[in-house]
Amino acid sequence: MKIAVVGATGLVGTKMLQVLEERNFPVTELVPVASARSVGKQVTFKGKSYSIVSMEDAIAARPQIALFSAGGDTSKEWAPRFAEAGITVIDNSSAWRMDPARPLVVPEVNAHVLKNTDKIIANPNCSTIQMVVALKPLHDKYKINRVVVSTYQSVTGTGKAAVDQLMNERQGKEGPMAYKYQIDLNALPQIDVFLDNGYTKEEMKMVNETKKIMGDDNIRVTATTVRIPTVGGHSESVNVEFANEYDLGELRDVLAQAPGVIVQDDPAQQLYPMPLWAHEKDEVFVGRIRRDETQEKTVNMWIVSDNLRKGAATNAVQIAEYLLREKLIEPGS
Ligand code: 2RA
Repeated sequence: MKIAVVGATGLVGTKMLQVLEERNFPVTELVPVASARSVGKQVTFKGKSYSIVSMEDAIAARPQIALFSAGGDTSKEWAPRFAEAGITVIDNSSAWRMDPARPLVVPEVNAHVLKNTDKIIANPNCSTIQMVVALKPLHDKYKINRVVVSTYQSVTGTGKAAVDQLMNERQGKEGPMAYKYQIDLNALPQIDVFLDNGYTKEEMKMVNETKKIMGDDNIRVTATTVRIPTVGGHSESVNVEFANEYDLGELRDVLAQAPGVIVQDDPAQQLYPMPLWAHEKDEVFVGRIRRDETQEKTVNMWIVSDNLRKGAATNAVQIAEYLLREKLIEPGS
């Protein structure tokens, strides 16, 4: 397949190239796209060098799939133009996620919603993806009423500028600020902008996207999202109230057997998920699984995943793999 990666030089774009290569996705030709100042620069993919091209040239190259990670404004403008040219766009921005006409997909949860007529497919927000991978099997078994989540998110979710800010601060160097405040030795209870209801956009993404992906508007979600000085992945403290009673051992087994989930939970050995271990892995790690002793039918968990991989690049590539496997897209067509 001919594949375009739009935003090929960013943190997520670079990871998309890495994941496509690692998973041996059948790429016959790569079409890397980036901003005007990067056009003509080279990227290496499977040992071969490719020149970065403009959006217009990428459309003219007629790839079958375009993986977009270039921000919401670029996606709003360009995804429809790629789609009109018959190219299937898998978009990592928030531009199309809540559009009722566009599927919002985490393959382990709702790949079944995909059709061969979908030309713009939305990749969900990173912190939402890792949570729903763990929640779906529990919802199927015990029916979730309410979720209370607090996140501890990696600076890689913001992009290169934030990683640079953290590293500069750590080395005592001056440099541009990606955040309003110092991030090293700090925690910022703000991810993205504040909305009129006092929540941040990131928090409302977790609320709204969870319902859409799980296909259930009755699941109530409330979120507090926090940026911390880590790079390996996002962590989440998640409190889940079910409609039905559960057995803790059985719940662990349900999670252990769920696709894409690894249970890492042995307090006696001080074993629990951490960004340090989730880094460069594709799975969602769940630990600290314990009863909420203040409320019936309620469990507490700690969920960690690499936000650039399962939270972005890997999920997008898994969608492409599903389209191909289910013949929703024809190779070379
Ligand atoms: C963040 N959710 O971590 C964003 C990235 N998509 O800031």
